[in-house]
Amino acid sequence: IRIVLATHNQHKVDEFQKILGARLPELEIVKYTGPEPVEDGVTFAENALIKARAAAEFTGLPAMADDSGICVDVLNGAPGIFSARWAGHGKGDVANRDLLLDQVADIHDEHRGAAFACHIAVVVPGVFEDVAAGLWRGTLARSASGTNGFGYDPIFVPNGHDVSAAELEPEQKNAISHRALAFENVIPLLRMNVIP
Ligand code: ITT
Repeated sequence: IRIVLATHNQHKVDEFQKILGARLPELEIVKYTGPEPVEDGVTFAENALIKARAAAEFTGLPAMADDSGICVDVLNGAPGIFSARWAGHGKGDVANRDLLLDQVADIHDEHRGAAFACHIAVVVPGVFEDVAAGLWRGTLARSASGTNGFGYDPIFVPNGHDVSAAELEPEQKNAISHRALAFENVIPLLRMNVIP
């Protein structure tokens, strides 16, 4: 069965195809290319639903969308839903993480806790919608290291590890990340509501 994935982020498409595609071979995950909705929700879940609803309405097919980001304890959860444009629209991943490192430069090691959050919305037009979530806890590094992954991976040290998420092998990250956890929670939703 075909399901459209509403995202512009090729890294997300790769992780969806690798992880979810392997677990649910019945699904054919196709990238959504239609008009973009305004992402004006105030939570990850709302923004994921806005993106998935737009794709489902435009295509008439079941749709999924991922809204994710990094939440820093000492910043009361920021950047949160603003993670993709923390340093300003279109400034990019390096500017975003440099700004974040600056903002916590004076924070001692024991107060550098953070979490990656991933919310995945599933919408079957006119029939069903729900959101699955996953959270991955860790701490903010002092500087960027590693070249795997994307976004904030080079400055996020997952709990239980002493290297950044960008120094993990992709398979390691894909086994334990916020997105991996959200996939665990979204699989039953897909099995019950999307896969015939
Ligand atoms: P779409 O909205 O088109 O899906 P986006 O990249 O703009 O793509 P978000 O609004 O959900 O997506 O922003 C997510 C940001 O959070 C993204 O730009 C990354 O910087 C960060 N992020 C999300 N997942 C991540 C991960 O697994 N590793 C590192 N950074 C991540």
